Amino acid sequence: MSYFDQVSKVTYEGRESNNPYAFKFYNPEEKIGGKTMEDILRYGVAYWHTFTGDGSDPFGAGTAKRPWDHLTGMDQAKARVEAAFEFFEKIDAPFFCFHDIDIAPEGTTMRETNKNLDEITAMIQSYMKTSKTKLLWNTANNFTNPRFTHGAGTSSHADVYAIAAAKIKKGLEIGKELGAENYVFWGGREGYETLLNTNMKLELDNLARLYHMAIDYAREIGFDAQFLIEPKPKEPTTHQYDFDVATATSFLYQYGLQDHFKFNIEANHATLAGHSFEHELRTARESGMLGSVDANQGDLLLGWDTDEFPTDLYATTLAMYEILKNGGLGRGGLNFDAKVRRGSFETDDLFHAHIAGMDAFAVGLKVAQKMIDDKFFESIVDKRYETFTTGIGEKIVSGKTSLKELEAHALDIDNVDLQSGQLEKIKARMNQYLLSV
Ligand code: XLS
Ligand code: NI
Ligand code: NI
Repeated sequence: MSYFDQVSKVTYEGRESNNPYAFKFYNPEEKIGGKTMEDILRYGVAYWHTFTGDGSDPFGAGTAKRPWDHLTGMDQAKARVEAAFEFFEKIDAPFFCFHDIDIAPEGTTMRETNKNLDEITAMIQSYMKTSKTKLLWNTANNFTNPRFTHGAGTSSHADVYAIAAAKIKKGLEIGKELGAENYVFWGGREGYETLLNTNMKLELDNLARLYHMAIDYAREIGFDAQFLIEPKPKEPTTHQYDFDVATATSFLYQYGLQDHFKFNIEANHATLAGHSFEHELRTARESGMLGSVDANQGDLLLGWDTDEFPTDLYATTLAMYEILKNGGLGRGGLNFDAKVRRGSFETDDLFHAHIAGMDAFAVGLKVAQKMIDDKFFESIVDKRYETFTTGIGEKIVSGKTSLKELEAHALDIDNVDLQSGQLEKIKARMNQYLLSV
């Protein structure tokens, strides 16, 4: 049985190709800075958007036409697995990601849900034996079921907390079974609407307790995946606790969790927080906590997580610049946490969307590598801070001065020789780089 008959394997044909089912820039074998594109970019397909999502929004029912629509329950879940592995093969995806309820329907009890999960996990495992596609990460969906209305790890009800914990336990077991490289914690509904009904201290303490228990259990079962926190400032709650990388970093340090987590940074979450994508990547990189990326883009005219496939070459380039400077993503990857638009309801659109995203990051990678090789921007930075390499500047940086000495230095300054920040020159040069691949 084939689900995507119209497409055979998508391959690289180069920038002149007019074949809509071909990569124009993503050439998995091409080496960039000594490593193949495939090894650097580590693309992942998000199961929830591509196989489970139906295009519904708060104003209307699903629009997507999928070859598994006529099925329900476990039959539909199984068809989705078959379709997923056909899609991974055809789009040449090295990785995929999922939440528990993306792959198997929930039963009326947790026992029944777990039974469904076991059956589908076994099916996925057998497909993985002959597929090159590996599991980048999995996670527990602790936000869709109505019982998570007041949060999961930060719920006001202890039973809900227990259910969330049990789902994480199961998620860790499934991750181990399928050899996941990472395990993700996105804060779902971990946040609040008003402080007047919220015990913030208890909620945050409980969340940290849950993370500690997860670390302990992963160790106990020998699951060595990298744990990732995915910050997001708002949506669904008004105020999400893992607001951005800086906020979540301070949470991790406060609760002694900093050595056990890195970040999964989503482009659209960064912009919702009022940051650029590269700002979040840089903040994580500087503290050695850049783990993985949810590669998508938002619409800056809209105030929610639109999860569009990434096509903005400026953004992918600046992101790849940070990722290369980080020495790559290690066990992480670029997961397309992105969905086709509601109006793009054909299965073909799933291919076009992934091709667009994979090509956009391939361009970003090529341009970023050139920028790094040329050291054009690096020399601007070096020159800009050069007064910190000698004299009083060197003393400041090495911590060998004092307010007294700085005052003595300052009192004799009659003219400061400031230099231009060259913003326009930098932007023009950036455009030259973008047009050079
Ligand atoms: C939602 C998040 C979610 C996580 C995984 O905004 O991006 O999809 O990536 O739970
Ligand atoms: Ni995400
Ligand atoms: Ni998101």
